[in-house]
Amino acid sequence: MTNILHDLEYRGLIYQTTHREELEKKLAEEKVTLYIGFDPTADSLHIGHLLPILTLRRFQQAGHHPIALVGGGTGMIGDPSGRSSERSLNTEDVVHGFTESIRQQLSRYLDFSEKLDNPVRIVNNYDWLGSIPLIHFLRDIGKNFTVNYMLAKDSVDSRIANGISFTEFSYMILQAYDFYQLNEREGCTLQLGGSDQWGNITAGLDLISKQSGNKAYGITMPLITKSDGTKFGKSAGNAVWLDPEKTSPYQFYQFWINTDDLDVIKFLKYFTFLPKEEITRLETAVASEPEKREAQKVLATEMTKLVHGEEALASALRITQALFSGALSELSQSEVEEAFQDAPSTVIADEELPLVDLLVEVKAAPSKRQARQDIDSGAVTVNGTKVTQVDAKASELGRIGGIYLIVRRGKKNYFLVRFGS
Ligand code: 545
Repeated sequence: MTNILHDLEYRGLIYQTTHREELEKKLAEEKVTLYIGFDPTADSLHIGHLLPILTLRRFQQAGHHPIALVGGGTGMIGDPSGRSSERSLNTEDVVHGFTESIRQQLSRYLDFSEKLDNPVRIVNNYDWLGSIPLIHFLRDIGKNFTVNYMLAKDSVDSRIANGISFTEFSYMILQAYDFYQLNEREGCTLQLGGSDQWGNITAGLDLISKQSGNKAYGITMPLITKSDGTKFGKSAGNAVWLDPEKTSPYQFYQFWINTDDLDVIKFLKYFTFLPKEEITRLETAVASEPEKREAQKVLATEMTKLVHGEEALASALRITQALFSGALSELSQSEVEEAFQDAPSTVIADEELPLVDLLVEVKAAPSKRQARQDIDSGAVTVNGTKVTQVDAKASELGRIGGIYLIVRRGKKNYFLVRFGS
């Protein structure tokens, strides 16, 4: 059996643990039931959430019993951890909707197949939190926590100056109670989370030990940081989502391909299941031939395959290749839409429109005079082919999928033209 703790350590996935030695022994000697929670605070997961999800998978591959908890209950309250201000509450309907989407996304990355000895199980904490009577909560659960203890937690302490509602203040007790419930019901003895979850996880350990005297453990993972100090998981200011409707597979591929040399090995360790030898080989490649960007290509390929599948990867590669070589006319209609999702686009009805007017219309040139000059100097390409005829008409330029023209002015300025009404 692989030593999961050593593998996680090699990958840089361990930030803090409780009882390090005991935990290592336990994980080596028995199959452990463990969990990570996800609150339905949005309708989609983004790449930051992939790290805990893939970590569950690593535990599953090592023979342990992972549980993914969806916070249908806690999502109604709002975790103050790692946040500098109070959350606004979502309506019950919204939380239910998010709970379903998150549950579905999780199932894409985790193997729930009953055929396995250790399928990942999924639970919703609304099932037990949703019906706790208030008197029972305050009397039997609340009595285990002093306000002093709660005030000392980072998640609360950091919010005292600006204020925190009783609602968010109470959150840690709910998460602690979840751990206790899973410990009682499922024999769950380990909770994982990002480093922001340390306070909530240790609150659970304290509750378990007070209520039942059982021993349980916690592991936190590091926050993902980048060498240039900017926030991980953003591309041009937008979050990189796992939902292909929100971040296309091509954009997703591009995000990973653009990883800095200084970060790429770290991310290969965090996010891929490649063996150590392969990662070491890529590390040497980054050092000796950085211009080849081999590690970035492997990372982008592995991630796009994992999240969007082989077909979407093939399409992302085709788009990348076409943009690189200029062979844009080889793209399909849907690939054009994906590739130029962020480019300015204009609908044009007149097929006989002169190119000069078209360039002004799509705002590729400020005036007809400038447009003529740009064409004349060879700065304009349409569907990847340079156009130098100043009197060319739109209808003569050929279209992709019957409706698209891709106009480029200069090296990188793309404009999408769709013919239609
Ligand atoms: C709730 C009940 C439990 C145990 C845990 C929770 C959730 C936990 C929390 N976690 C974060 C989260 O983000 C939203 C995800 C879906 C849109 O707030 N209190 O729910 C993140 N978590 C994964 C990592 C995290 C954390 O899901 O732990 O650190 C991010 O990497 O912020 O009984």
